[in-house]
Amino acid sequence: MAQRLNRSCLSHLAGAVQGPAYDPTHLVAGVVHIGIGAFHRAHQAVYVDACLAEGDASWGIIGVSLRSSAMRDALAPQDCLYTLAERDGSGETLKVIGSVMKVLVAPEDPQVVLAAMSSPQTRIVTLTVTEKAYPRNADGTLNVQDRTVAADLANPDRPTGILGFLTEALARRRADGTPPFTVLSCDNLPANGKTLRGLVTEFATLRDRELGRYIEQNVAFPSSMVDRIVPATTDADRERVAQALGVEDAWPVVTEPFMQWVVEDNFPMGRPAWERHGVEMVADVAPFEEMKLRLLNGAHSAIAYAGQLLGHETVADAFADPLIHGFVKGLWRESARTLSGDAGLKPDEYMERLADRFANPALRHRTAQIANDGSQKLPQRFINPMLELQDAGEDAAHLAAGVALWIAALADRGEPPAFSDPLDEALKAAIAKTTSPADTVAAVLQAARFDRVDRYLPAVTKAYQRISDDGISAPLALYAQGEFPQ
Ligand code: CS2
Repeated sequence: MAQRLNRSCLSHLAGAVQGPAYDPTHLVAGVVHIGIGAFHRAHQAVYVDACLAEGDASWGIIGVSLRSSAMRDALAPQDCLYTLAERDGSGETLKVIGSVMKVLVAPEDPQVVLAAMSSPQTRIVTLTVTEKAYPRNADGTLNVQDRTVAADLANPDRPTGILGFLTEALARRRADGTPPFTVLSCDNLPANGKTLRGLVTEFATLRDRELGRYIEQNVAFPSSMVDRIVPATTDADRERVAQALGVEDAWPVVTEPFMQWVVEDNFPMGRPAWERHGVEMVADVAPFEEMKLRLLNGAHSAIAYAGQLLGHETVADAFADPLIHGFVKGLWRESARTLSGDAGLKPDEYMERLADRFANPALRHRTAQIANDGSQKLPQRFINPMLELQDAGEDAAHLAAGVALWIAALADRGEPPAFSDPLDEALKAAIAKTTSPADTVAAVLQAARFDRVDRYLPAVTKAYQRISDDGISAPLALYAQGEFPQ
């Protein structure tokens, strides 16, 4: 068997592959990251790696997995080193990243995680846990029915979810006289910092009113917009990277050259000098975040569901289909009209660049991967902009069709389902028991617990009816031509 990537082989990696420009054994852990998956390792950990290379060794990362041990099992034998592979049509660049110091598996020992979070060295806790790990109602308030929330309220010193860990760690720091860490959400949610702040404060208040007040008054929750397309790593990626590196890496990350991070600059306990490495530190993230969620992620979801229905396995294949391409352009026109005009952003240039990124032939970004968790993604990607347009009396036919594509793809998932959703039980029941397309739409939107369903039910029903009557291609062609206004 080939040798495994680890510190001892850093000096003789094959080709021109660069390793960390610092000694990974000399790092101090300043960041605890919850949800250490491919995205974090291709994004925040890379920005931190650049800061460490400049000599500030106090921002090493301790990664936490909230569920599975897979990441720790892959990274621990290789001293937590891993390969970042940036690819596009012109080739691939490899780099070994050293900013992750260790990976903890929360269910194995939550106390070790709490100890890391409570350590005075830890000054920032970052999160990428996906939309579904934020237990919120449609109006953004805490979902107290959520099983994880209930369990963590019942056993505050053995937490399992993000609210339980953050609250207990902040309580321990407070008891120890250690100032609180800054909490930085890096998930694709609108106002992610503010949303998380609301949830943690509500949760903590249910535990102890005083603690809730303390958190509300003392803990910073900056918002951030994160962007980098990171498909799930495949065995073919592993083999290619091993060939190029000359040693085996159990879990490299494969991504595009593009990356962006816009962060609200509110870090009372200090932060790495991210701005020296391309991170935009701003006073208000909202316009950036809205543009990204609506134009990038919204288009992604449309490509994913239309792609699933038309049998396209990857985003690049689906986006090359003129029917889908045309539909996405119409969707962009609608969504772009909802963006605040005074933030100095340039949606046209942004969409042009997105089109290039989606067409990247070297990334196998599976439509099934993006199709997951639609009930958690659609509000910020389709429903909010659709409501804003409707409230202004404007046409939102493509956004309504985006929701209809989701429902059609859900109904057409096959067995085993090509993609999943945390509300699958209710969604499957909604689809199974309905008899007409109109029934299906009403039942699915209700099962998904979306807000203000009555407002857009007619538009989505109309779009879904067309797909039911004529199949997917004919309606998409008409949408692409700008037909079907509401
Ligand atoms: C995608 C995102 O899976 C999804 O829902 O839309 O992961 C997307 O690739 C990233 O947000 C890009 O920054």
